[in-house]
Formats: sequence, structure tokens, C-alpha cells
Amino acid sequence: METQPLTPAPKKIILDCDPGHDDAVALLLAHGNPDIELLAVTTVVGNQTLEKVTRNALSVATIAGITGVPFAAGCDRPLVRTIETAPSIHGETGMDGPDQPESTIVLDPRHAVDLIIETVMAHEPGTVTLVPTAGLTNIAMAVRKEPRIVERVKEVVLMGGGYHVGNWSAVAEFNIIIDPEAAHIVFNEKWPVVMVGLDLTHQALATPEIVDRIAAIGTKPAKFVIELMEFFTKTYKDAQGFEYPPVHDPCAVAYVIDATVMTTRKVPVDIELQGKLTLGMTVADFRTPAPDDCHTSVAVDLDHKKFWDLVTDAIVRIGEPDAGAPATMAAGLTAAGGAK
Ligand SMILES: [Ca+2]
Repeated sequence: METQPLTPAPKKIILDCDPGHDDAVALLLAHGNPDIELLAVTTVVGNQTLEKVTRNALSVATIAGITGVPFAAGCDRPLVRTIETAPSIHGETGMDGPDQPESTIVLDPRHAVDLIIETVMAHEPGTVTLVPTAGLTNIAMAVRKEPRIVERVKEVVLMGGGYHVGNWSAVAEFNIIIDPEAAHIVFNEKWPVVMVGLDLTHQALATPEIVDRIAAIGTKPAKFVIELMEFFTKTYKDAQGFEYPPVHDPCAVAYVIDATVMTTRKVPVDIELQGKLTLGMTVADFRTPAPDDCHTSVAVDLDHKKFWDLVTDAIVRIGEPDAGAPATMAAGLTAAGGAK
């Protein structure tokens, strides 16, 4: 019998995102968690324009001290529909609230779609997980340009949709409804798809206890998250009637780290493209038994404590990065940062 290695190899992911307050937390979780190897970060129009969300992604990278990971910008509009952004939730910058540093990180010159394809094809089959936390335009384009990625990707763990709840219409979630044709492509390819939808992410509330725990970390990245959550709390209260904001996107990263952070159920899911009232609905078929060829599953119940333990642990591990800007770091580090 082979002995098990003490530490399993980190899980390789590509994060495709539209920062975005919760995307920022997803990026911090992916960077700070030792079980994740962040291969690439790609951006796509969504919460704000491509230009804005890309700038935001680089800002987060600067704050968190992420180096050696390619960042690439992708599609600046959906496949078919006109651009729809979410300033009511994320503000005019897409990440309103904290001051954002001007990033010195240089974007990878490749289009995000090419970076996704090249990264997947360069790694062993079955080792790369795609984690989209935005509209699925880049992923759909990648699979159309290089269909072999379907066989090579380990699974697609996406934040989007909801089987019993919508947030951008009565039945549709933002990431799906902004580019339903792209979602249709991604859900209908025969790779394993885990839909971490609103049913799950509405359990990932940043309660005052959670915010206090993050504040107690005392570092600049922690302060950044607190300022994000302050803004997010207000907009989620005003625009969606939430007492505490649901922090959607890191749930998908958390699932890759430790699948026991949530329960899932294998059910067929398809995307409504025709419905006058139901465009972008993730139609989940809960009749049993699920067909043998069912390749989609949906997230159901979140272990709230385990999830936030992962997030806070990642922020603690990130510590007080020097952000690759030594000229500005001579002064201003808080004493609290040294304690972690
Ligand atoms: Ca997002």
C-alpha cells in the first residue's frame, strides 16, 4: 500500500473575476490559503467595466502582496447582450469604500481567454480547477476557442446562479443573467460543474462577529477587507434588504480548498435563454434519481464557521506584505502587524 503524503499537493486554480468586493475577498483567500496554488487571475466585465475591474484586481494584488501570478484582462462585453454593471452594489469604481493604491503590477499582455487556455493546456490533465466568480464570458470563449480544455480541466467551481432564488430578477442571479449565453455554454459542456449559487452564498453573511474577528487581525489587508465590508453592508442593506452582506465569491474558493465546507447535491442544471420572465434562470432538476451522465451539482448548506475560519486564516497568513513598493514602506507599518 502506498503511503499518503502528509500534505497533499496544493490545488491549482485559475480565478476568473470582476472585483468586486466579494471577488477581492476570494482573491485574498486564494492567495493566503496554503492549499491553493493560484496559477492565474483573469478579469471580465461584470460588476463594473473591464477597465475598472481589472484595475481593482491589480489593487488587491498590491494590497495582498501577490507576486509571480499573471493577471490578464479578458472580455469587455458579454457574448450577445449589452453591458450591465452593478453600481448599486459595488459603487462606481466596482470596489468602492477603501482607498485603492495605484498598482505597479504589470498586466500580462495576453488576452485572458488565451491565458486560461495556455495555462490549462500547460498543466497535467485533471489538475487545474477553473473558479469563475463573474459572468462566464471568458470561460465560454475559452472553451469555444480550445475545446480540449473541457477534457483537461479538473472541474469548474463557479459562483453564480441559484436554484431557488435570484438577485437580479425574480429567478436569475447577476453573474448568469449578464451573459446567459455564456453560462449556457459553460453549463452544457461535459466537464464537472459545481454551482455555488445564491442558495449557498446567502448563508455566507459577514456578521458583526466576523467583521470584528477580521478587524482584530490589525493588518492593512485586514483593514482593507473591513472597509470593503462597510461599503458592502450599506449597499446590500439599501439595494437588497440584507441586514448583513452575503460574501459570495470566496465560497467557491473555499469549496476548492475543503469541499466539506458545504454540502452539494448532484442535479442537472441548465440555463434559461428564452423566458420572458425567467431569462438567465439556472433551472435545476431535483427529481430523483439524477441521470447517470449528470455532470453538474449545486451547493446547498454552508458551514458558516468553517468558511469564515478559512477566510480569516488566509488574511492572517497574508500578514503585512510590503506590496513590492519598498520606497514607500519606510514608515507607516502599524505595530499590530508585527504581532501576527
Ligand atoms: Ca464577482
